[in-house]
Amino acid sequence: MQNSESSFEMTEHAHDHLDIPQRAANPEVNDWVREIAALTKPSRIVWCDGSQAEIDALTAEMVDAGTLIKLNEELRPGSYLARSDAGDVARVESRTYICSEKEEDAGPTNNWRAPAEMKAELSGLFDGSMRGRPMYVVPFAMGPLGGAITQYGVEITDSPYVVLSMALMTRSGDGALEHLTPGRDWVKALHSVGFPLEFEDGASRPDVAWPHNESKYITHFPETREIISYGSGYGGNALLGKKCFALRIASAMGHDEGWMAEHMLLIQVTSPEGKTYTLTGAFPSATGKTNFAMMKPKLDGWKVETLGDDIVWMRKAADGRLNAINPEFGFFGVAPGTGYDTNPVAMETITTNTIFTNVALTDDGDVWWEGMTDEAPAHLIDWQGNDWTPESGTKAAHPNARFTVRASQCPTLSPAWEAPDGVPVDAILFGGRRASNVPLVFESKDWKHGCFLGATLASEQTAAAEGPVGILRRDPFAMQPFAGYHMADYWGHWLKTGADLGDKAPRIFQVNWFRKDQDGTFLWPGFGENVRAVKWIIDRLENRADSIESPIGQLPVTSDIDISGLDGFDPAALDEIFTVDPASWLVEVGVTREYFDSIGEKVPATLYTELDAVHAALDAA
Ligand code: GTP
Ligand code: SPV
Ligand code: MN
Repeated sequence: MQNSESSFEMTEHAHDHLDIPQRAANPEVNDWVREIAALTKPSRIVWCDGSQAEIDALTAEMVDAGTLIKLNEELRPGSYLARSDAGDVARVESRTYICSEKEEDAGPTNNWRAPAEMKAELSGLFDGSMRGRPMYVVPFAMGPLGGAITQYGVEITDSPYVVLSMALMTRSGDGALEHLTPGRDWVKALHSVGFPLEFEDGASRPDVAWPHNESKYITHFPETREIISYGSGYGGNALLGKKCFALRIASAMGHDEGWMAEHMLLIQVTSPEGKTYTLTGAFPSATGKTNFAMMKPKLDGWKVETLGDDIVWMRKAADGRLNAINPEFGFFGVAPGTGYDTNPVAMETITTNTIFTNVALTDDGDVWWEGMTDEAPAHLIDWQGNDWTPESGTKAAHPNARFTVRASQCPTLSPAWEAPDGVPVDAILFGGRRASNVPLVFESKDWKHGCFLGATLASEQTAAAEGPVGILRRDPFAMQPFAGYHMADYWGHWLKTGADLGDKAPRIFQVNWFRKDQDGTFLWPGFGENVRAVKWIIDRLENRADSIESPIGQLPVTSDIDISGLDGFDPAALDEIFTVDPASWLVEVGVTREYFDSIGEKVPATLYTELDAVHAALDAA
């Protein structure tokens, strides 16, 4: 065994006169850093303070190493392009594990391994995994520093790309470290790309632009609040504050402690009357959360302000309402499909100080992706570094190419976004990518039925995770890949939360921007026009609009959907958008019953009761 003290000899920190083991006021943090250094054997240890100087230095190192390409300073100031390895472009759900003590607690939707067994295997992989590389220690907060709903963690990583991304996506560095006081709960988040540059026998190899390992493990230990991630440098696999902590570990914490961690956007909408409403929306990966969160409403007098685009934590406040925060500090958004036509606010957000991953490079040193402009440039370097022309027949940007940027750059950011206690939620939206069956917008009958809509959410698979695109998959509450415990218990937690909130609970709606006609064309223009669905939702909250009872929920009176000024939209299409076809819904009900059965005995009886009611109503229709 290597003496752990030796790992600290080459310590560096700009303004650090303390021994490394004392950098944190919490001795547990120091002990853990020491233990991981002893195991992973890095060349040196860097405590990250989160300063701009540190970000600048890391960025310069990455440019030298070829990990980042500096973009044209005139066109895209302070911005960089990273090209990942083609084998490391999305979350790897098949290699993601919930390692609860009991398999039963992970449930049928998660991969499970016994914690001791998984840790034994991982410690073999991490032994020497950082040889020849610096080990970075990144203290971070999820939520505003000192906030009532905020949680803290420390990520140890050997990836400077991860450090930089964490500095954009979380409140990282000294500010968070100050809150990691003795006795406070915190999450251990360990990450290695699994590509050591030196070996025990003295051999060495040069670094590559995007180091990773064929063998990947994204593992979570909900009881001990630990995350261990190996082999990937990409997004949700490596930025451990995001999906690993803020959803998988946090959902388990929320279940134990009576709060909620959700895969949701968070916005405030102000009506022409000047009244403001808070909405959250759970849509599966790459199904429109960022777009909806940054919507430029196409109806006069309406305003949408952004609070979050991916993750929401909610907790009952002193006044009995459900309050929400966005625990993140930035956006890791899908690039393809983002353009001035569809999401101008995102385009304005990413004009400076943005890291782009797996987009195409233009000849003048800017970025491009499918959907940014109608016409592709005549020549590009594609996401894999090859020459590309419109005749190439391949995508210039990877479909899961992303931008990473601080939320503070978003022109529509709500002043309330850092409210320490969060903002009270008026309505919750569930939305999938559904070519058929699901109407544009409708309301649940009550909270229980709303939970049924959440539990039965399904969506066509996108490029945000590995696997074929377009196949309909179950994605309950948009949390299929992110619930850190048994899915049925998670559903039970939702039902319990609603019962506890009583008449102060938010109202629940379902939306679908993706319904298609028989030719496969979208029936609804989407994006900024989605405010028309929001308007109906708010009319419902204000008791201004009636609804029509249908087997699947409360449908709008079609004439209550404001289509004024919607150029080129055939009003007849509204009928198709709101059609509930009993025959195809009966098929869906059958599939849902099989699905509930597959989740097992723990599925709350209430959800079967809701299913039976829908079934009976369809039979009667
Ligand atoms: P994650 O970051 O993976 O969780 O994704 P997200 O839910 O934030 O999805 P995002 O807003 O980035 O949208 C993903 C894709 O859906 C983009 O290509 C968008 O152009 C497309 N999209 C978003 N909103 C709409 C819409 O209203 N209509 C249509 N047709 N497409 C949309
Ligand atoms: C998602 O897949 O839902 C994302 C991207 O938001 S990632 O951070 O990679 O999970
Ligand atoms: Mn997401």
